[in-house]
Amino acid sequence: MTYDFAKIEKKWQDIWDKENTFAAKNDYSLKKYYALVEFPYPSGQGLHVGHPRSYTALDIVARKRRLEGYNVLYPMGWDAFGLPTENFAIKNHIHPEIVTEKNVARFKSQLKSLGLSFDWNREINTTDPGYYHWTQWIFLQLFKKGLAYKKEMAVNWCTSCKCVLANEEVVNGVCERCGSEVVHKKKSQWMLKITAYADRLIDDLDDVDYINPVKIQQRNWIGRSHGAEVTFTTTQGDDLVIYTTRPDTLFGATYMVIAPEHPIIEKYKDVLTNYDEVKSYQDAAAKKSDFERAEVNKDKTGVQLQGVRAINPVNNKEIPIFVSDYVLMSYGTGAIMAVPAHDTRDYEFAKTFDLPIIEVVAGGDITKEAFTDCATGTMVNSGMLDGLSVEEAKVKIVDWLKENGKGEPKVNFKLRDWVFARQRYWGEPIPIVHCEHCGAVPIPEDQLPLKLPEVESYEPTQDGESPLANLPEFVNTTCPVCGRPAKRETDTMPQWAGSSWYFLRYCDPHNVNALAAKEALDYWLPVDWYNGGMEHTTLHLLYSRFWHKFLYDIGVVSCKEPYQKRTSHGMILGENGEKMSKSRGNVVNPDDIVKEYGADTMRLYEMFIGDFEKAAPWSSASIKGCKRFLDRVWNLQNSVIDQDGYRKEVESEMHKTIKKVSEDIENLKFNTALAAMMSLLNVITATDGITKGELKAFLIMLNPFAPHITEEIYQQVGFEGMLNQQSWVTYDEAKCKDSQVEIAVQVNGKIRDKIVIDAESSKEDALNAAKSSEKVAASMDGKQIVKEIYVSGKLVNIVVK
Ligand code: ANZ
Ligand code: ZN
Repeated sequence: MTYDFAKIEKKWQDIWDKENTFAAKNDYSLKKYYALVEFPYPSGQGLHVGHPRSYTALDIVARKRRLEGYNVLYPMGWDAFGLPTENFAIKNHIHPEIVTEKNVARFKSQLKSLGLSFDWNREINTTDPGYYHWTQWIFLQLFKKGLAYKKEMAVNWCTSCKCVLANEEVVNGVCERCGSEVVHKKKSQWMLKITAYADRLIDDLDDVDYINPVKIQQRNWIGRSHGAEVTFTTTQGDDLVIYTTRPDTLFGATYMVIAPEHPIIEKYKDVLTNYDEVKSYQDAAAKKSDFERAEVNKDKTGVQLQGVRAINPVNNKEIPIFVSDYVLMSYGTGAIMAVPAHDTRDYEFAKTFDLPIIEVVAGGDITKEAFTDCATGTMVNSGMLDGLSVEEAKVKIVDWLKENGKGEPKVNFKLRDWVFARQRYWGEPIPIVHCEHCGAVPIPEDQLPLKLPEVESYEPTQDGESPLANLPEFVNTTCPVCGRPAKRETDTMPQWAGSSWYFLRYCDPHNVNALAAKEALDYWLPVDWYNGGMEHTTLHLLYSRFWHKFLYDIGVVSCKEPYQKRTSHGMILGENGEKMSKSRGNVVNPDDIVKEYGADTMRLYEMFIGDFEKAAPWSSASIKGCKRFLDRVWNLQNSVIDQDGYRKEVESEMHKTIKKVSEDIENLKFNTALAAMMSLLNVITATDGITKGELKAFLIMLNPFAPHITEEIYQQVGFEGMLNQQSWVTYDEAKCKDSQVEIAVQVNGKIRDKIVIDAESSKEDALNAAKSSEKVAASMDGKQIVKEIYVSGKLVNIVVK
């Protein structure tokens, strides 16, 4: 019988489809497991070989859990709003809805061809009005709680997409999507107050099981910093408040720096004798991104304010004030005290401008570089703080500042509120009406969903308004409060909206009365295991945690965190270790692999390719190896011994492999789980045939990885029922030990031979076996034995004289 994978795989996919094999049950008395992968953006390129790495991994987990008796939810859907589709639609004059439909159909058939056990009854699409109804509903709840607000602000403006970008979408000063220049532009924007959740987003990380890099990145991104605000005064008698994390270094402040946008500059327009110079520095700074300005290694520039100085509250010393772009207006108070002896950027600035550097923490060599270590230094040149450690000095100086009304402790965050609007067509309309009398008014919930109107052209207007602004029949409406003529909001929501709550919809995807029934949410949540890309750590993952916490606060969900466990897969690279990309011509199409080798080989290969969390280059040779393994598995059918249980010669190998595979799957070590099954196969094929008991256990273990071939063999051999309905295999810890072990035999500490004995051998048996070795006997040479040592399972040492 040949292994006709194309036929076998199609056969089982049809059966699974027809029998709804992987449907999650709505029986809330069962023990549940919710496995989740990030739903894809259905791009025009179709599935990438990177997608199945994540999907197969959690498919393995989902299939294992079903075999373990869980009611498993493993769903899939489409994150389908967004720019690429919209840009394609504009270019080719096809409605984005049609583009989306086509892309989704392609993705879906590709995913089905991989035999992934998704519950397709729960498929969702963020562009479906029945779905975005609830995205809009959540927005309205945020609005009602004051967490969605409009603000005039400088926004990142992509000169090519003609679109406002979130800070996260600006990479090294250019647009993340198209690579064009990003400039600052003033615009009134919808914002979401994610900062109100900053503390909880950090603190609750302690309660979830995320891989460490994810926790670290989120903590850094939120950037909670503990410090103090200190009030300096100017020689004009005004307060100038700075934020510092090192109030202990106050005696080392030799100058002050304010951000170019600091309001005191305008206030001192007439005081400053070099106002024009300051002004032109300000204009130059406005052209740079915060990212460029904050760069540690860049050359320090600045201008000293002439005509005014600052007074340090701890010692009343007068110090110069500079304006420099390395201080950002958007952080802290937009002003700092500069302590060049202990801060790297201040140090460089002081060197550039030839400013004094006063050491206040002893322990480094400040003639060479700033001494920034807080743990080991001792305070010097600091009056009342001299002799203290940094930690002690911080406490003492903050107390002093509080008592003297010169400062107080302060916690700051790097996290900014979320710009929640795009001036584009292909997104969820924001369900707000602007009325001259009533202001921004939410549309009544019974008018949701507010559907995207049909438009002729999807291009944003040249002044950057959304294409919806060109549709009077959409824009002009009446105010839901006073009934007077009013105008609809024309901005749409950003791409990240629909994905911020999609895992909730899977719990009850067809509900028309609520985003999901409470009991469905209570049963399925939290997601037990969520796998996705590292690149989403500070965007989607953080946004969805924020929305979930908000929904918790208003009673929609009952758990504080959406995801109990979060893991992340490494990227799959081209053959030479470069990123796969069209321009490099090294993109591997999953369809080709499935066609040539079959889905089971493709799945196996993607799991075998390397450590799951690390990037891995594609290797065609290694695919062939996986295919050969499956060919050998297929041939096991030819030598089945009609007998249950495991034979003595393979028993311990069976138990060891079951243990290893069971544990490795939980620890994301899919590659070593497969390696263990490969060596088990070697052990089995070295014997005469395979018993039914061994074959069944082997098939169950391999089933989550290679579901089609295992199901087919199971049927061919004549086992009862379907393989996926069986129970996961168990092992006996005691039998995981090798029955025989090789031990070294030493005579007077020198190895003379290696012998194989029963692992359970007693000391006496081991010694007898050792002494019956000819080499050992020869080296003992009839001498008298003075000592005999047996280290169980490892060695025998005989001391002779
Ligand atoms: C004096 C000082 C002495 C500082 C020293 C550091 C070391 P994080 O941890 O990021 O919160 N800073 C404050 N506001 C700033 C702004 N708007 N733009 C640029 N830098 C700013 O860092 C806080 C530290 O960054 C503050 O503590 C301040 O410099 C600087 F040995 O104050 B420090
Ligand atoms: Zn009104």
